[in-house]
Amino acid sequence: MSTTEPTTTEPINDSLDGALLTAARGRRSDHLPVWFMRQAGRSLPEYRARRQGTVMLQACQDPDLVTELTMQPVSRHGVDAAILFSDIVVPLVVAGIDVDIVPGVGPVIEAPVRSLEDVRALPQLDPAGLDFLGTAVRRLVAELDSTPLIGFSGAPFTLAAYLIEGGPSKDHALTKAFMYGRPELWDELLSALAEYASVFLRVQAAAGASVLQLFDSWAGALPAAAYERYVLPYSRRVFASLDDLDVPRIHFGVGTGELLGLMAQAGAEIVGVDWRVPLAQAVSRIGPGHPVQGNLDPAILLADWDVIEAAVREVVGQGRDAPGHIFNLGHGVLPQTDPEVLTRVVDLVHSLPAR
Ligand code: 1CP
Repeated sequence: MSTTEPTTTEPINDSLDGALLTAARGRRSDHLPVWFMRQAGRSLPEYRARRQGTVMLQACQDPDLVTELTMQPVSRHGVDAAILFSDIVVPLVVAGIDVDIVPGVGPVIEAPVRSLEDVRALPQLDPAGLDFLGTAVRRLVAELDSTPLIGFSGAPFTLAAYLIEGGPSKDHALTKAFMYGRPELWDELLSALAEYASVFLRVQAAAGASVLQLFDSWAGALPAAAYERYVLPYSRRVFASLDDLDVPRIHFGVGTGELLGLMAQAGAEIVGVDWRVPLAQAVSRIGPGHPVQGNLDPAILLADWDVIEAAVREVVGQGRDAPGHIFNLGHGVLPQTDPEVLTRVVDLVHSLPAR
């Protein structure tokens, strides 16, 4: 898709199933689409039951399990999109990098990438190793019928942050030191990771994913000037590699209030907004022509229903300033969230006027 400008010649698809793609293409329909980042796993008892005895990275490479886990929140909540059950480190694993996802911690890299030799030794990501991914996506697309499947990848910066730090980090100090201190090596590393993300996303689109989201979860760790110089060119490269596909793209990061205008220039039509910025303000920072996704604070879902309802209505009201709005949280579902509250939020969003 090359433009998000609304056109008057195409009919507006008002069916609920079409609502997400309509919003993604920068148009308003009668229904406001809603899904939740990290909607699979975490808060669902059926997820915990199904995952018993299978480690995370094995689960991600098992097409039957991926299909089932991806479907669980769709069947339960009636959300307007499925997001593939996977993880941002899966391409690293498939490329042959020694990564583990440690329960309660997150991704841990056995041998962090910190030297010239480490960067040069990074393997290529061979799409032939991603057969399981294509299989899972094709099965899901058949099972989902008209509900769109969102494919995703980690963005080069966020992947680099894990590779360099060796695991989750609060300040990303090693990553920033590498970036500021060794810009030429940084370019090699981010170029390799942009290629991983492109390959991973293309396989999902080729198998039928109808939207792609690039998660630059930790980009908010950077000031705007550093983001523009050291990160934006590589995310732009990822999106540009997908320009020939007619697949709407979402670009999301956490704590990116100061970066929204730049992130909107990376090539994605839709900009995901975290919960720190009022959505109407985010829309004006992003600039015209971009649908938005977001941005209810996930912690609000732990409050009483009247508080949640008011907050949902506020986000929906503020989203009216954008050409299209996909309702979502401002980051992932918190594990302690009551799944019944998520279903209630879906019903509420669907009951509100979308125009
Ligand atoms: O809806 C879903 O939960 C489905 C799929 C999904 C997605 C979209 C998972 C499963 N991970 C992700 C993306 C992901 N993974 C991101 C980007 C989104 C975000 O910002 O939340 C990031 C940063 C990760 C890395 C990651 N993987 C973390 C975060 C650690 C940190 O640095 O703070 C964690 C805890 C994981 C493990 C993981 N990924 C997914 C699940 C269900 C789990 C838990 C592990 C398990 O159940 O064993």
